[in-house]
Amino acid sequence: GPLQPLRRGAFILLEGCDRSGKSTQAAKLVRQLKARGCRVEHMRFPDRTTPIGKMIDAYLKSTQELDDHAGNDEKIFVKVKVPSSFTSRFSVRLKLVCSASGTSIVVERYAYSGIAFSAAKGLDFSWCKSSDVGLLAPDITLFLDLPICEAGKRAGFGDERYEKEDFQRNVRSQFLDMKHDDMKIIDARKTIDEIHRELVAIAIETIKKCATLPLKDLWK
Ligand code: 2DT
Repeated sequence: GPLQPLRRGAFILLEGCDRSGKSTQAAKLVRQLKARGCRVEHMRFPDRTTPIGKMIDAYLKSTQELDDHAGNDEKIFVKVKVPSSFTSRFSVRLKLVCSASGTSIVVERYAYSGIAFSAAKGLDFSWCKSSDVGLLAPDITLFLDLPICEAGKRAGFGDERYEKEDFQRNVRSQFLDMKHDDMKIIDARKTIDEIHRELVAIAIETIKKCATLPLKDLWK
């Protein structure tokens, strides 16, 4: 018979401010997609288990060894966010997983977080964006949108460096400025199960739609 077109996996991104439910929803989504027979991997950015990730983790938790750099936050942050090989290596891995094996990936945070948090710190928006041009573009970005005053009430808010309400408000508006056709705003005030059902439906639709479409690059 005729050759089957190569089917690729979808790149499904969960974005949002802190405590918006990304990790909970990503885990449930991955489990549900697997239960339905989809091949799927779960990744997060930053991955706090890699060597660079450990440095980022220490930075985000403001632990002792980085307190020595007080006043030098900007520099550490730029290293966290940017061009180096870090984001691009991550993107290359995503590309390989999606295309080579037809596996879909559910990713927590990506370039939009990098840009939103960097821009909220006062770095130039275009500059923040420029370092991510050409990375693999998500097929769909699900922005879990929670009013910051609600996030502030959730367990653990305030534990990390960026978990301050004014800062998070700024981050949220940076995110919303990047809204585009492949970004869906999800009302994160709903119950865990309501949100889950919404995400499953969108993920399945995206996986079907993207199977035979080429991968895309960010902002090209
Ligand atoms: P979580 O591990 O709780 O998601 O927090 N961040 C993330 C940056 O500052 N730059 C980046 O490029 C990315 C991807 C957002 C991770 C924190 O790290 C911030 C919150």
